[in-house]
Amino acid sequence: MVQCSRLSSMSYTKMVKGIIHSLSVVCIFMGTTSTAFSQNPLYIPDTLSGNVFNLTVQKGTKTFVTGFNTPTFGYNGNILGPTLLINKNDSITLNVTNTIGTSTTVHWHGFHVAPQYDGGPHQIIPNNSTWSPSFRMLNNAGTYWYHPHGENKTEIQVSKGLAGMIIVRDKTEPFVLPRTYGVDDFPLILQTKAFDILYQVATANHEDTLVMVNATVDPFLKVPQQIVRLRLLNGSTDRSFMVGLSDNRAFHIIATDGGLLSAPYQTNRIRLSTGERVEILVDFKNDTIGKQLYLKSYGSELSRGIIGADSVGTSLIVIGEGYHANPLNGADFNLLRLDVGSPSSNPVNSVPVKFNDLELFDTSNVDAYRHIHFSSDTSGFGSQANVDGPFKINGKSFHMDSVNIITYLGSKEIWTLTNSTMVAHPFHIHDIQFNVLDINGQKPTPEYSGWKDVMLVMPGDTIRFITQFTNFSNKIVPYMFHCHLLHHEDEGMMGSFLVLDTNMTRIKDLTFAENIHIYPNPSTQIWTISTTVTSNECKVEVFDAFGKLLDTNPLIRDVGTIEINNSSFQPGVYILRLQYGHTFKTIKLIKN
Ligand SMILES: [Cu+2]
Repeated sequence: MVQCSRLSSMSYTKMVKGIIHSLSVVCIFMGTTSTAFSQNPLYIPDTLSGNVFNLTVQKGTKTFVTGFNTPTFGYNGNILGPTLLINKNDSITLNVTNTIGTSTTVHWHGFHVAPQYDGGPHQIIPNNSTWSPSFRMLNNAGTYWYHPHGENKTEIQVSKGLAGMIIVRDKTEPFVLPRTYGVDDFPLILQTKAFDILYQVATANHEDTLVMVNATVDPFLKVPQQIVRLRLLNGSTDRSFMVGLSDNRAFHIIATDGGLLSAPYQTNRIRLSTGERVEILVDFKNDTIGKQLYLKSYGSELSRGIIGADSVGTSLIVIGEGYHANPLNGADFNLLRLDVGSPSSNPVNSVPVKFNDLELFDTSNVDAYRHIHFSSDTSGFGSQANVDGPFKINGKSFHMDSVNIITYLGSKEIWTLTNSTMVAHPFHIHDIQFNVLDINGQKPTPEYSGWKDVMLVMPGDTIRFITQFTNFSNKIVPYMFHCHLLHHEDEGMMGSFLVLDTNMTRIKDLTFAENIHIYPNPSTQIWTISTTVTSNECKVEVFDAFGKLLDTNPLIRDVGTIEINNSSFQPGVYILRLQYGHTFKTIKLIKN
């Protein structure tokens, strides 16, 4: 029904274009709205648990549409990956072996781990090799996920199937909650995918017309006649969902990205942008066995600017070709049919009234305030860039070999996110969980009052959060912050930050010898090296954190001093190498 009214509202040209582009997918979409087509049992990924997790990134195929074999990627299978069950405080090792014929990385989304184990773009796993990070699980019990994060490769590799859920459990959690995986506690990875006419996975377009949950098209799930926990993850590349139940019943949100809220929050909608997770409790106690209802996305309720809403941009600045031809945009559609069945043994039949109060960050003694601004590059693309990109963060695009922000171990910080584009961007930061302080000056609503690592920033929004960079520092390997619309991320809407241990980087520690001093360090413009050797005898080289020799001109030498102008350098750590005679000295330099 929805797609007919949408098609009839399009111009003839746009309609023809839309049909040519997505003729068969329109038919598929019709299937998702019809009960008769909800015929595939929901795939529930197997679990892995223990202290050692072996993941093989492999090629596969999957039939999304009868008659078409789609080449896919999966972890330990054709598509998606096993759900990792990890206990809080366990020491674990993850052995990730890549066999897909091209490099990948695996990011543990939401984890508080050292940057070298984070799986960002710098932890490349070449084909036919194994990456084995080991760390202690410090996160709260909650729903996390793993997915590729390679430079310019994230969208295609996630789209081809690489994504898996992680459930962190805390044996000390005292609350009565559904915890039996696949019985009353279900992983739901919500995705839409785009295909070309031969049903090869396609990217960088707005034609993600096929809806799937756990890679199952038109799925149904038998739920027991009791309170059930659904772990919702938006694993799509771009699309936000507005999740609700088809009879509009209320449910309880119990957890967001980083774990439990302070109390269950009753509502009948939750908006999920890409990368976000939410755990909900749905009560089926009073439903007759055999009853069917749907988990739906109410896309008609998404605000303008959100990918998935009816419109992005204005009547004059229209988002790229294909967006309005996609019948899912602005439409309400089914995600999953829920069939009520017999209750399990020992069912959970009540929702806790209260969880623990959260130890949120207080706003006293803040060490740094930072501003993250999303803008579009209108220089080459005009105002169309406001909807189609390329988008930038603080005016810059991502570079593998530069660092955008330097912070210090223990630094408590308030970050302000602003967005002057016409697209809502889900901001994600690695390493930490944060607390939203305010959204456009207003206290956040309950679903944004717990631990978060993704926050959708609407056009024109100002969102402030507070966090602290604890436990992990590394003078070379950065963490990432970025837009979690994977196409934007791949296009460079990403930045990096280093967490430095101030105990190791104080100026006095950098003065390695009696006769050499460097000041100021950190510096914003010029490092002055004072030395007792005749400076002309000294060979001076500066390398970036990845060992690349940099051009240090103009380098000014005077008797006993050398000045290095660093005003063209990105903020970050650099290595100064001095050579005189057969003696080498290396010193760490910091550009702020
Ligand atoms: Cu974005």
